[in-house]
Amino acid sequence: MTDLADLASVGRDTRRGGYSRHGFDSVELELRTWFEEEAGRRGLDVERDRNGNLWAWWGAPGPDAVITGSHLDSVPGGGAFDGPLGVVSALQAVDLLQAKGFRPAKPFAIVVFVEEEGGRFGVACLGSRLLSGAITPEAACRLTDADGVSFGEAARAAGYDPALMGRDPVALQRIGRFVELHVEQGRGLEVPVGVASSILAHGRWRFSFRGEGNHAGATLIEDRRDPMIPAAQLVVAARRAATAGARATVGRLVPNPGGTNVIASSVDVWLDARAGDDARTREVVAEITGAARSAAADEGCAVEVTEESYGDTVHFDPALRDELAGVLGGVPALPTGAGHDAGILAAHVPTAMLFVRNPTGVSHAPEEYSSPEDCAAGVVALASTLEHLAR
Ligand code: HGY
Ligand code: MN
Ligand code: MN
Repeated sequence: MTDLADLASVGRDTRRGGYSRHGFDSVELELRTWFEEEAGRRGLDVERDRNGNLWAWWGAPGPDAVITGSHLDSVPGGGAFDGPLGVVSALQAVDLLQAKGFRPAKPFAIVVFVEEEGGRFGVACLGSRLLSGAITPEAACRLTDADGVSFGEAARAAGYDPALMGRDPVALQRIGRFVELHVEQGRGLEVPVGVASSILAHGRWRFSFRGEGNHAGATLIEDRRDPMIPAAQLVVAARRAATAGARATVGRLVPNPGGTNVIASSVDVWLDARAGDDARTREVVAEITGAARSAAADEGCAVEVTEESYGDTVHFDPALRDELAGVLGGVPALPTGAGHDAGILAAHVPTAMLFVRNPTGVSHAPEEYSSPEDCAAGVVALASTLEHLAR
């Protein structure tokens, strides 16, 4: 029987802990092969779309399809559940449905989206953004990883043609309903399974501070133009600006060249900001940007601000949400601060999410957890949902 434990040894990050699995790296490619084999064992036909996503069809592809799935990539040093739980649960749900002799009356597929976390190329939900046209193929293919490899080059090495990437109306229009099962990522769920109501507006901004590289001992404090100073003030400004439910995080800060006895010549800082709506998110980012600009000026540094990605608040289809909550016996609906491919697709097709309880309340870290019992409840809930939608 397929289980999340089957993936336990794939992509372990021995340095950071947890898992590091990124779009089109050797680990993610191994997981894709695993998925294709698992799909084949169930008689599902795997289709590779032109944007790097995998679709395992139970029966012929077609319109008004019922689609479920998630992603196999992780953040750097991430948990075992974020992404793979949705894929493994989909395979297990098909097992339950096949065992009881169910045959979907509608086209039915399990999808695996590429680079959901943006852990390698910086923009989250890259596969679903490309599919839906939320990012152009040119912009996506220009994104580079920490080694300077572009998404286009990585895609080509994995057997995809970057020239064919981009909005895929055929793949998009055949989705009738999309349901993504996911580990809950906060402490919002007190029963094994719930449904999603909304996702916070959120985005990523890069602040590039430029100063003057110099010697840590020989350079007088009053002579310095140290870009680490405004970078540090940005970090504190982010915490101060994130009030009343807004969130602002600096999880990545890269000094160049990065030596203990070297005043950096430049520092790149990535801000992740989220809030209940567009206006509040923009306000938080504007406050942080103002503080960063003023701190840069005080230190004689330049700063360039780039919005790398953005998505407005998502309200999942209320009718589908309530219908599924009812099918599952009146489970609760809850909002989330985490982004998902389901959130990208929600702008185009009726979309829902099932959440599985996470007693640690931790995600994007090795402590992320759902108990075997709750995962099993998630599979049963997903199978009921898919049976209801596909009959
Ligand atoms: O960053 C996010 O919210 C997501 O987990 N991709
Ligand atoms: Mn995630
Ligand atoms: Mn996820």
